[in-house]
Amino acid sequence: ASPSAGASSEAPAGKTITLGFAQVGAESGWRTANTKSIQDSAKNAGFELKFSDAQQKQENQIKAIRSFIQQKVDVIAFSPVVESGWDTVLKEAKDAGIPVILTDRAVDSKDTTLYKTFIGSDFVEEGKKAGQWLVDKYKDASEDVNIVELQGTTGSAPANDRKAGFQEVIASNPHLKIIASQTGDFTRAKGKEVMQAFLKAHKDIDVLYAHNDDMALGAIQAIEAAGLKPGEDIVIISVDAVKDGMTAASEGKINFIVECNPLLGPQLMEAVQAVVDGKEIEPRIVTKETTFTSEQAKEALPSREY
Ligand code: GYE
Repeated sequence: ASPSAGASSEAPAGKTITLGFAQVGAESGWRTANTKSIQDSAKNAGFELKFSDAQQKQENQIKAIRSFIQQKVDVIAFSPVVESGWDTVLKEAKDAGIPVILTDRAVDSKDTTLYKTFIGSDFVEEGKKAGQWLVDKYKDASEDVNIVELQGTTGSAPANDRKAGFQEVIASNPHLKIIASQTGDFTRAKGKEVMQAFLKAHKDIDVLYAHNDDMALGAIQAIEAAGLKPGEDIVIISVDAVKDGMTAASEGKINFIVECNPLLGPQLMEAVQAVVDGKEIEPRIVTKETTFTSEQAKEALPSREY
């Protein structure tokens, strides 16, 4: 390198750090923002990023991780599409002496020495926030409130946890009833398709709880096509707070959004550097998040980064 190049963007010891990152896919607005954050911050940190997109399939992620091991990258980071089934490949990385960092989604491995840290949101907490808003809204209800749920990818940490947290909180009011619950795989297309089926099967839907904005946005299309008003005829709650979701909220089509921050890149690069430097790092790094009503979404929209 020329003397001027790399002054601020190369690893101090002279050797560039190579990071292998196995991404879930490109299923949602959240994921697009997350990928950009990781790519931008790897560049800013001066790391060489080997990036792979698993198209929402665990087998593809396992292949990518094995290829990172073969290429002897310095650190492997990934966002596990589902929670189970990682022990074997994580053990292979450990045996090869390559540290692993989990971002965004967790694994259910009992052996926590298989990874250095998990950086991401508390999805149970997100589900609880969604549930609490509903409990408050219907605190005086004297009749049943019929809820349909669009779950995220089956077996994924955010789908499992957002469901569990929500259920736990709404259990305090027996009028709050989940009458149908199905996966929409975190995508707009599936959200629309499943909502169409819900509307056909149930004439009396009061509330939609979608595990992400994209599924809510797909469902809004189905609701409008059925001649109903999203946000009025059917109350809608979702998670993420990406731009398109916040826009729908500011128009009153989504009533409440729980924020899930996708900008994990800077924290991830810090953790990578610390691991390479042999420093101790916290085993759990939780992202800070808030919530938005329609009114708050309108205010926050102009300054939204993603
Ligand atoms: O909420 C959803 C995405 O794992 C937190 O995955 C992430 C979720 C996010 O597809 O939109």
